[in-house]
Amino acid sequence: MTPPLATAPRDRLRIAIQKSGRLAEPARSLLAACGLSWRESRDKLFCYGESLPVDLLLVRDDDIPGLIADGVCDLGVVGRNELEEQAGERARNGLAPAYRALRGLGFGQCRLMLAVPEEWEWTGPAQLQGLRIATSYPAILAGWLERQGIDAQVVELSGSVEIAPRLGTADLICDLVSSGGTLAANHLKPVENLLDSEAVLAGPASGFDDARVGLAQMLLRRVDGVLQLKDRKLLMFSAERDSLPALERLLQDAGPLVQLPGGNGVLSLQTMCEGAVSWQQMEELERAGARGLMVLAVERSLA
Ligand code: PRT
Ligand code: ZN
Repeated sequence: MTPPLATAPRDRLRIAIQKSGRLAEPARSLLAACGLSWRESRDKLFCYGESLPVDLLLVRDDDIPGLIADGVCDLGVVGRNELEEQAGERARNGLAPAYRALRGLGFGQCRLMLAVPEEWEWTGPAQLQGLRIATSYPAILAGWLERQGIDAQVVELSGSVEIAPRLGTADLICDLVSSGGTLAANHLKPVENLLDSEAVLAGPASGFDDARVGLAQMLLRRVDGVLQLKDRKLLMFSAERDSLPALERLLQDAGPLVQLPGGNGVLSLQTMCEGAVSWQQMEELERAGARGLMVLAVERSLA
């Protein structure tokens, strides 16, 4: 018989990610870029790591902090909003923090905002005194209200928060916003930002188990490598020596211009650029004397 997930002794690392939803695909892509590959189980809840002893658990995002707290998983990809909400709830129940965000991952960005009916004139938090606020984030909201010294009623809802004011179950809402389209469609306007959120790689507050600490550190180093390189491009070209000052001026925001050995009087040059290199930038460099311009994606690096 297979031992239960939580108690099985293990030297394999286990990472929880969202089974489906906004963070599912970017989390898988990130881990694949870190060199991980998996064999999926038939129930599609567990993926056995093939390239490394790193397995995936596919779950609801709400369950990820608890799985880390209980030691079922070592790491998880989850929204900072979810992590902070559950940490706040633990604190309110007198429990110590059990997990922490180890890395911001640069996807799943959103803000937890207070939003009021469009026709309201917003004068500031003091206006909330005695009102009812609908939210799926009661602990974050309660903490914020406390810090503001406001006594308002938190109405906890698990979904469709944005229709609460129209239904008359709350006066305003506190919900996640990314494009703002949902608020606008419900005649609400954002007025206060309680939290800037993105997907994070979370791990246990107490550090990793000895049996898996090496694997966890290797994975974190690879994650750092992928995140650093995400938007970087390597620009390569050749040029005559007397074009160098003009080219350096055009490339002053890039990394150092490195001369490669070889070439017959003509210099072979390369530099690392943050973000995309546009056609227009390439044409300007060409006018300044660059030849054979090439922009290459950087796939991997060990810092
Ligand atoms: O099934 P499971 O429980 O895993 O999924 P879920 O439905 O709880 O989560 P999901 O996939 O909707 O969101 C996962 C995470 O994505 C969240 O915890 C956030 O960290 C992040 N995220 C980023 C968002 C949004 N942007 C977002 N816009 N989560 C939810 N929304 C919702 C918001 O609640 C509102 O209803 O989208 C609507 C607003 O969007 P805009 O673009 O109209 O402003
Ligand atoms: Zn959820």
